[in-house]
Amino acid sequence: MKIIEDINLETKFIGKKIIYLETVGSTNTYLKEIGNIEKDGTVVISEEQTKGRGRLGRSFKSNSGEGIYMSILLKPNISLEKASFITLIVGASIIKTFDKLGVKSLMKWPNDIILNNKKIGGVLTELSCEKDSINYIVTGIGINVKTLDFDDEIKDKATSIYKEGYDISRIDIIREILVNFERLYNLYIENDDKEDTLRICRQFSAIINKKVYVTKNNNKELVTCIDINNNGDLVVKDSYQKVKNIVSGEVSIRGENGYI
Ligand code: BT5
Repeated sequence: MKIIEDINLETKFIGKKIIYLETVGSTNTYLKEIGNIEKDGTVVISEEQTKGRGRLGRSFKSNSGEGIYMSILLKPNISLEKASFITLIVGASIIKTFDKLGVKSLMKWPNDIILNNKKIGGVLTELSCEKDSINYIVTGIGINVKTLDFDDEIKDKATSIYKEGYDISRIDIIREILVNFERLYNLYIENDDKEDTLRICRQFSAIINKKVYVTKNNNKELVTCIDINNNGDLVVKDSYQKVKNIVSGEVSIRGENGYI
């Protein structure tokens, strides 16, 4: 393990301390275990994850040296219900980063990053709570950068920066994500200002105006996505033309004819 104090990131607190690992089970699990003693904004980055995790007990393939596997520790003074919006802030920071670096990625609400109709990364936000208050939040980012060969189970739906023909270094992506994240996060925490995040999520949405299957507790429903509302919920129209809001939590979204 190497601890990097201040790598001249242009941030005030995010990434002022970076814990760099060669290998770990999961950067989220690692950071959750030390969340109480580490300071707000601490970042863990690993070259490899042997038990990289996705949402709802799924796994995230994290081959050594091929991607960005990174978690950020946050200690905001916010209520529980406000925490899920942080996933959208992270997603918006990633999309904005890629846009600046010339990569046109999209967001598959609430936590997938898409490039050329395939998944290039994902976000996993987890909370440590006591009663109704938040001790701390760990938000994890996984991005495929150099992977050219994916395992059979994901090869039809996964891609990477290199595979799509871009040559961008991981450190450039990391720096830009952390800078973008700090700005959007501070706007939200300090002023409840969600405008920029929502604008990015809407403008770069992979699913607005598309039909998707929403699965929740084994119930699968085909709906048309209309918008993302000001709370960050997905607004959809069901087959009876009834408009409803989907809260991120325990839902999976799949495209009508494939992954998106
Ligand atoms: C996610 O979950 O996409 C969230 C991924 C978060 C990973 C980061 S890495 C740093 C931090 N530490 C962790 O342990 N996790 C976070 P979800 O939307 O549930 O997607 C999981 C699904 O994506 C899997 O079931 C596979 O189908 C697919 N998948 C797995 N690995 C992938 C990869 N490398 N690239 C693209 N798709 C993948």
